[in-house]
Amino acid sequence: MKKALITGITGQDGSYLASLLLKKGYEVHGIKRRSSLFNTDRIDHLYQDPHENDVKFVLHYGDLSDSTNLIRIIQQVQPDEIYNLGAMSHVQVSFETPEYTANADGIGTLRILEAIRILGLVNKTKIYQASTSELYGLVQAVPQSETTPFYPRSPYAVAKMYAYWITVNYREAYGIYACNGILFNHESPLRGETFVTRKITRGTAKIALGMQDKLYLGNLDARRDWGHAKDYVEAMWLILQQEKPEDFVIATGVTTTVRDFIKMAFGEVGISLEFKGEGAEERGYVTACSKPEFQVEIGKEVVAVDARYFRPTEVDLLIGDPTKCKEKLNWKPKYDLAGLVNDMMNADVELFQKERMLKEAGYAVKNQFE
Ligand code: NDP
Ligand code: GDR
Repeated sequence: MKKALITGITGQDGSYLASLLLKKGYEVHGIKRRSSLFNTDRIDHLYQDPHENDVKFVLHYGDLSDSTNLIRIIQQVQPDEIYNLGAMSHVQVSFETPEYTANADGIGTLRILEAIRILGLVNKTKIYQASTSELYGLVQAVPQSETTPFYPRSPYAVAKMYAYWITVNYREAYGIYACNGILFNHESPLRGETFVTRKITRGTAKIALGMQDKLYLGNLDARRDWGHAKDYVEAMWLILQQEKPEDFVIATGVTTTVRDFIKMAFGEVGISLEFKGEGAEERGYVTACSKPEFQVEIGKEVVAVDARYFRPTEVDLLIGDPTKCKEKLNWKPKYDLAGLVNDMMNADVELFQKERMLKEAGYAVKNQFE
């Protein structure tokens, strides 16, 4: 039985990947950070009581900023595969916490690679590094492929650039089976609430259910190549099953503006929008509602731009070239953008319908901390 170790197991991708590897018969180990409240919502359905026999899912406390901790866990687990997904992954927040981001996202990768060398696991353990389309940053060429030059535009992307190259270097210098997956944006109902797609699907669901007035967003002109996280974790696994270690772009090849994503999300609840104004003055208004269960006043302003969400340096256009991953990995995504938006909207509408029903029935949970 193969053993995998996942850093960032409590995140969006960690959850889907753990579930995939368990289905494939792996023993899955994950590193979670200590927090003052439970932070395992996304993996609670996978939890196995450590007191039972034959446990296939094991969590370890740890942090990418702590070398001794990483060495100890890797020594104990002796993994066949490590998926380094742990990171401070929010681009805008990285402008507020650049040093921490460099430590966790950049040096954290070095710590994992060094642990493999120190423990003599160079010929045993394969490593997947969660690289990112943010490396392309300021557009040099489109579509972006494995050979497109990088031009990072945030402390996050600069830290990830270090991680990218140190992974390549350890592969070339020591023969470690270490690969970069250069993944373009991928989303899902498990996406963190402050990334733009989830912020939109949550906001749209609440507006359609009469629980929120307006959605405040930043740059609506940014274009992203969005796929579904469930498809992308399959690609991560495939990257480590090749004969030779190589780096791969994982993308759909289709790009969409934030504005069009908003229109698609509102479209799922039968609401049509019209946008007026430019830049920080742009607003979105309701022009029609076709589903009786989701009625919002025609003409109502439901989307507004708030300049506080603009970034000091923006990545305007991402569109990936999936040729290599389709040819060499035979990677076949199941979701297109419409399927992704549909999945996210169904999940968020259900979530807030339940919340509203509880409230209406008098069961609204009072904030336990008040
Ligand atoms: P999330 O933000 O959902 O998850 C990040 C995970 O990393 C969480 O489990 C988090 O723990 C953990 N983490 C954060 N800091 C540390 C640390 N110092 N030590 C150990 N663990 C830490 O990200 P995603 O699942 O979306 O992304 C997974 C990886 O892929 C990240 O590295 C991201 O940068 C990269 N990536 C993501 C893309 C995307 O579109 N989703 C595209 C390309 C790359 P906690 O839950 O405690 O916060
Ligand atoms: P990104 O994702 O920066 O591409 O990084 P995010 O969803 O945060 O932003 C995408 C684009 O939307 C614009 N935008 C907003 N973004 C947020 N978060 N909130 C807003 O209100 C808003 N309004 C407009 C942004 O300016 C940007 O252009 C994600 C992360 O998962 C990274 O870890 C990963 O490496 C990359 O995707 C690929």
